[in-house]
Amino acid sequence: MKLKTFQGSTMAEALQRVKREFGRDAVILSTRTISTRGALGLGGKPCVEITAAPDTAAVPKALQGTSVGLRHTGLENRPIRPQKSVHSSSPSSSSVDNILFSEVGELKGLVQSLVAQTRTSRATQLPSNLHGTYHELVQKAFAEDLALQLIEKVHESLGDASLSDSTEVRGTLASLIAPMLPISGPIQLRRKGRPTVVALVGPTGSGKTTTIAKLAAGAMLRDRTSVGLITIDTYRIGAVDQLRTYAQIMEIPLEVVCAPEELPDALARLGDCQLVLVDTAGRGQRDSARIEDLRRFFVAAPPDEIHMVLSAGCSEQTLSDVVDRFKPVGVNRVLFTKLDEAIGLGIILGALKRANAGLSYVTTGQDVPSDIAVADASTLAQMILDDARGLRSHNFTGPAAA
Ligand SMILES: Nc1nc2c(ncn2[C@@H]2O[C@H](COP(=O)(O)OP(=O)(O)O)[C@@H](O)[C@H]2O)c(=O)[nH]1
Ligand SMILES: [Mg+2]
Repeated sequence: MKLKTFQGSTMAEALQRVKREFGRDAVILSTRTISTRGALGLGGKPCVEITAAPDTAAVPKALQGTSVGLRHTGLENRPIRPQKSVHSSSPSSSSVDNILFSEVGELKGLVQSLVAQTRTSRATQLPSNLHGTYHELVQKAFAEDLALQLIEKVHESLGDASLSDSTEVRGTLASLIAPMLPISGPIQLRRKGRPTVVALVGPTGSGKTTTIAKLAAGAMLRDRTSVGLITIDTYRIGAVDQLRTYAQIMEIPLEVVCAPEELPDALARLGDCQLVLVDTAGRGQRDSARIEDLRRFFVAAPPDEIHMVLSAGCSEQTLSDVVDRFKPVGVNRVLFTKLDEAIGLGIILGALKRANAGLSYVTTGQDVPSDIAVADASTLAQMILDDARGLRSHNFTGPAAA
């Protein structure tokens, strides 16, 4: 093998030596900074060491195009990928791009694996009593970092003695999670003489129409609030019919609005209602044009509250995507549906943080009007730690009068 190492007090000096011995076609495999030993091991100076070969043919296959240096020696021995280097004719910009691209890719992979290693080593440093709880949180769809932070805080606050008491560990966890759940409270009837307008937005199938029926029925039956409905979901055949059926059963007025300029008139016709609930088209979260349409409706007649309806059955990635897409329409509340279908409810924490809005209601099943509850931080913290399916509807308090 014709690999050789060259040293110099600077990179330029080491490169000169490579060039002198191997010529212009030399291939650099790795560089690193080392410390030379002084007399009796004292007073060493930093020195640059380059490993090079005379040309690509001399580079063993196993070293070509790989991150060998990274794998064997860590960050300080970061390799330069095999390439015509030293002073060869200048490479084309696309090959430079490719090299940079793959270098960045390697670094990204390295950083990710370092983060994962750090996390794993933090996790293994946890007292063994808490390992099970940590894995339970990860299974309940908590982000791994968040799960670790929570477990470390439990350890801090309980000390080593009480860690075997699982009730105490759970109670402490719940008390740490509850303050991380921003809660907006129920719909506020804020206007006198004019309806309070509340719109629900979110992707198709997230549960908007069903939730509107639950909210309308709760407001009428519990609080004797007069309710009107508007739907601007005229994209799908059947969407209007679904809401019309609910409106007929509850004997409440329904307005169908096809264009933003029609919205103020529809609201005026419902002027006697205390609460108007607006159902919107189930735009796919990737459909920017339709989301822009939605924004135009709300510019024509701004609602008092816009609740983003998110299904707890979605993955963390989908929820992040949905939140980013719908935020620009002016969302100021989050409403989580399908808690009964979620694999883990830990994702709620991340979604609320990303949406930067409080949670209004949660829904826990398909039954209208029963399967809905005003969100409450400590109940929800318990639900997150429990199996949500065990906790169906509870405590629905309906829209509160201002
Ligand atoms: N399991 C479960 N299903 C729900 C819940 N809320 C709504 N659904 C169902 O989800 C489906 C889509 O609901 P829909 O209200 O039409 O969604 P939209 O497209 O956002 O209006 C329907 O089958 C609903 O019965 C819930 O909390 N739990
Ligand atoms: Mg719908």
